[in-house]
Amino acid sequence: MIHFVKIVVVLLTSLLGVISVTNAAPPERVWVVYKDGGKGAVARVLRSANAEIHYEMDNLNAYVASMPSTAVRGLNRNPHIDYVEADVKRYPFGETIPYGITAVQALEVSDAQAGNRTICIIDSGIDLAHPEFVSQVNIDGTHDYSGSGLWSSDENGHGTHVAGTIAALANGEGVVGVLPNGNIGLHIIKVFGASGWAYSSGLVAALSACETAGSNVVSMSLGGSFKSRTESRAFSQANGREVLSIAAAGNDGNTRKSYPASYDSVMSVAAVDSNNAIATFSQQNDQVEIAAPGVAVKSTVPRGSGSEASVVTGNLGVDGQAMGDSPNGTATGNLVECVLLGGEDDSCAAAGGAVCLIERGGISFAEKVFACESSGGSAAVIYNNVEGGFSGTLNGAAISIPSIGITQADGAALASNVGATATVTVGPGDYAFFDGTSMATPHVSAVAGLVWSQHETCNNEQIRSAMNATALDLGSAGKDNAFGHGLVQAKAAYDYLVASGCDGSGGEGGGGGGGPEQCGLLSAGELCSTNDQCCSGSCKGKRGAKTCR
Ligand SMILES: [Ca+2]
Ligand SMILES: [Ca+2]
Ligand SMILES: [Ca+2]
Repeated sequence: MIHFVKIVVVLLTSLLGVISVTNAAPPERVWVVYKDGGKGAVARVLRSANAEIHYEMDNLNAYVASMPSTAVRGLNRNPHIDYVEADVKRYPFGETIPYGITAVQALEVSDAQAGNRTICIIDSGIDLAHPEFVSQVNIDGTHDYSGSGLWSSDENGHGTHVAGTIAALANGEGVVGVLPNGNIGLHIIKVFGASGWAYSSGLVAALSACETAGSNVVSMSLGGSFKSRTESRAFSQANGREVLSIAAAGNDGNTRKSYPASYDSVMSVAAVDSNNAIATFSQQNDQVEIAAPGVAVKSTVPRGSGSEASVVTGNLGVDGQAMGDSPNGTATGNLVECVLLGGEDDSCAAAGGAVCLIERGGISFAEKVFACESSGGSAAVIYNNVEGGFSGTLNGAAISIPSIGITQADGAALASNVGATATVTVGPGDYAFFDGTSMATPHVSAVAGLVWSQHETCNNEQIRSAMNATALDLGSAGKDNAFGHGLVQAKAAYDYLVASGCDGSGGEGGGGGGGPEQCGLLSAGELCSTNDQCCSGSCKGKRGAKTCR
């Protein structure tokens, strides 16, 4: 089984490699489904479009092929073709795609070019030996920063969680990040130890270290209520040197401003939940610029410090969140559905160690789990009564059976397995669900890196403008104090830059000043060692991997 999973990962990696043949818009990989009798005509069209054919599936009247998006648009007008649809990605079972990754359209843009960008994470370090990071070669850091210890360890957990949202690998286990191929450059600067605070001067010094490391994006899941003129100047200067700084709006649920997010030169990120509703804790003010998922976000934490919570039946495995204060343990029994909503119809027949499946609502989580235990149950699974997942707690109630919370959709799937044997596990793990604008911020930082990697001639302000122009408007019409421009959208921003160019004017590429080919030197993205080798006069990046800007 393990071998099988590895093979699938290798296949996925190589497929993604195929998508990245050119620096311009990568070819689209699509299903081309033809009408009866149309195969010959469609085969000719694909050949003349220079399409790369991956599969011929006669039983489905289908080809799977890669070609430029202009050719795909042409196919839609062909009378022999029934329909054309994206060949969407599938990942090995056992690895989940957190809802936020899908919500920001992360997997709709190839990260095969992401090696040309570096994201600097200023936080509490990273558990570098975590299975999601240990094999990644583009992760670097600044050691023993301001006495906080080694960047490659994380005594707090916060920094590892942020890093996972950006770059957890598509490796068949755990989760995937916005950039799952292991290509993106990460520079880790540890300003927080276990306690979790730093001075503004430490932040400014960290910003400088990010720049020295060739970072394009600086991700800061941190902030404070008081501004600093000097700190503001430092971010403004970094902005002028084409560094895109992104920070959390703050978690106090009020209208105050947090800094650095509320400097003009820094993007302020609000948090939404899986239903795109604003998080109650997300600070609202006129500096809020963009929004991203920040409620019940599953990501990496230092090994063993997280929690594994799952329920498995014969043909279904569901990941959940351990209820707060649930004991660890594993329990197996028949799955029974209990009605525990605080009404007259309440019933729970769990004698003999059954696993209780219970809907959220009406009475407290502790009351539900206690009722399950009292009627003889061995574990409780509570499913949400609205879309998405949730974080529940037993509030210290004296309960001895393990309990977990799952999404409404997973609850419905399990309900069709009532009567089957189910096993509930709650125990230490390498992943955890966190809430906060701190969790929203890395979604935006990673989308910025992803979109920028495909449009590397654009500058920081142009990437920022493209994300703002294409964000999914939420709440009141237009930019507002809760969501800013709205939910960040990777594919929409990518498409916007393809269609309109870096400056949004409709030209190709933007940047101006003559095309790179005309200058006779290296163009943007090519490997270099000194500034004078580049058309732009700027050769930046990590030693041994510097590229022209
Ligand atoms: Ca993974
Ligand atoms: Ca701002
Ligand atoms: Ca709005």
